[in-house]
Parts: sequence; C-alpha cells; structure tokens
Amino acid sequence: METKKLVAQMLQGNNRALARLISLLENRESQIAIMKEVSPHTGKAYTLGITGPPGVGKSTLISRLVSHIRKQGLTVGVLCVDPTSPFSGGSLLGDRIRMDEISQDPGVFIRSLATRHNLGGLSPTAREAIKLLDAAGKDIIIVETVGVGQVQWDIKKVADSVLVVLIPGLGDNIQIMKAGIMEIADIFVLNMADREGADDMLNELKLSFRPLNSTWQPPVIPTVSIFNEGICDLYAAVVAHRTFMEEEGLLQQNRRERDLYYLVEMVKTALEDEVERLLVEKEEFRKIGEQVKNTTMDPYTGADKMVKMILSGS
Ligand SMILES: Nc1nc2c(ncn2[C@@H]2O[C@H](COP(=O)(O)OP(=O)(O)OP(=O)(O)O)[C@@H](O)[C@H]2O)c(=O)[nH]1
Ligand SMILES: [Mg+2]
Repeated sequence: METKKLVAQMLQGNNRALARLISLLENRESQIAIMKEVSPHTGKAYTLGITGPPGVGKSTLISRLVSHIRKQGLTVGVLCVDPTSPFSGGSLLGDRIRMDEISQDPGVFIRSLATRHNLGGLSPTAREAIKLLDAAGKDIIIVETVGVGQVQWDIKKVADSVLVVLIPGLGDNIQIMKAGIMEIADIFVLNMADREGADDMLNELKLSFRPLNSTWQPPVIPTVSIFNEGICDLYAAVVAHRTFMEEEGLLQQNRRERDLYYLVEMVKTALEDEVERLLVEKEEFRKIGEQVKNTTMDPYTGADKMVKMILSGS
C-alpha cells in the first residue's frame, strides 16, 4: 500500500518519494511491486552512460554537462554507480562535493548506488533506478560508472548513448583498451585536454577507431571540465548520436533488445531463488542435494531430476 502512494507521489515529480522508492528497490519483493506500477510510465527519458578509468574527471564533467542540459530547459537525473569500488575508493564524498553546485536545483536529482558485486558489474538495482527516474519525468538520465571490468559492458545494457572518458597519457594503452572499454563507446571524451600530450592523444584516438558494422563514427571531443570547456560540443555530439539512433530506428530496437535480455535475466534470478528455496524446504530436493554431496549421485543426474521435478510442478 505504501509503495502505491509513493509511486503516485513520484509520478507527480516528488523527489523525496523517488529517493525513498530507490531505497526500497533493495528488497526484491517491493522491487517487483514497484516496477509493475512504474513500468507503464517509462520510455520517455534518454539515458547517457558515462564511463572511463578512475579519476579521469567523470564527475566533474557530469556536473558541467548537467548545468548545460538544464539551460536547455530539460530535467536531469544522475546515478553514480559503484562509488564503493576499490578502484575509486572514497569517491562518493568527492562526487558529492563536485556535484554540489548542481544538487541544489530541484530539476536535478542525484543519487549514488553502491554495488554489491566484488568483481564490478552494475548494481542489480541500477537498471530499476534508471526506470524510476524515467517515470519520475527526468528528461535525461546520466549514469556514471568506473570503466573497469564488467561494468563497461553493463553500461551498454542500460544506456542509449555511451560516453567513454579518457585523458592524455593513456596513449600507450589504446591497443589494450581497444579490446574492452573502447568497443562500447558511442562518443569519446578526451578530458583534461589542458594537459600535455592532448593533441597526440586526440589524433591517435581519431585514427584508431573506425566503426565496424555501423555507419556511426564515434567522434572524439576534447574537454577541460574544470574550466567548462568543450561541454557545448560534447552535448552537440550527444544530440547528434541520439538523432542518428532515432533516424536509423536503432533506439527502439536497442531498447527492445535490452528489455528482452532483462526478461531472461529476471526469469533466471527468480528460478535461482526458487532452487535455493526448494533445496532447503522440500524433502525430495534436500535428498538429492545430500546424495550429490556424499557422492551417491552425480550432479548431472541430480540437476536433471530437479529440473524435471520443477517443470512438472512436483
Ligand atoms: N587538469 C584537469 N583536471 C581535471 C579536469 N577535470 C577534472 N579534473 C580533476 O581531476 C580530479 C578527478 O576528478 P573526478 O571528477 O572526481 O574524476 P572521476 O572520473 O569522477 O573519478 P572517480 O569517480 O573516482 O573514478 C579532480 O581533482 C578534478 O578537479 C580537467 O579537465 N583538467
Ligand atoms: Mg566520479
């Protein structure tokens, strides 16, 4: 009952209700209840994923970008994912300070989400939080992740455009990065362009990355976030990418593919939970577990039996 009321308030644009609902996502039962209510109201927001190695200026860049987007009369939601990552230890406080100037604006909603995965990966509630911001009427949603490990791939599964932030001096690593972080970029941002080596890095980036199967050539935009330079160009590149995606029909296609992916993920999670429950609560399942444990049954036979029992509803 409480969630229904909160959802109604959130749909009216109440940021306090939105914050409360994001907290409630941590509990799976309330998460499902909330998401069922909220889903029909989603699909309007445009999501930007901003990723890159630790400390390249992502948060500073985001605060500048948010101010720029606000000047266009659009509202913004920002999610900083993975602030507790060992790679960016302590950045939560730093992010708060950097985002301070924009956080007083009621048209901006900022929230940090801690990840529960040790190996990286988007926090399981990140996708749902994005949908809540969407339903709450934020026009643009920005998700900051540290581009290490699994997160770099996960961001592609939630964002309409992915911005990869790099800095001068990473040149030697381009070949290595090509296999990972680079492949997900729709737009490259060369931040800290005030630093030595910026021109070389810019040229190297421009030469290194040609589109594979797409007609979209990821642009490389130099920025100096601390001095608010290059932000207009960067936003123009975002708008260009969005227009390209819409005109090619790719925006809707990608969103549908992502929904399908998450449908399968959700079913998998639900089944996993169910198996854990059955192994504890149901005598027949417990027995199979015991037999596999004391090697009187091999795990293949055990799994086969359990799947058949689940599918037949016994
Ligand atoms: N010289 C220079 N410094 C910058 C620039 N942009 C950001 N910085 C500084 O770089 C440091 C890191 O900035 P953040 O915005 O916290 O970087 P981040 O990528 O969000 O860091 P994590 O979230 O910890 O990965 C801060 O001290 C910024 O002031 C820039 O364009 N030029
Ligand atoms: Mg940051």
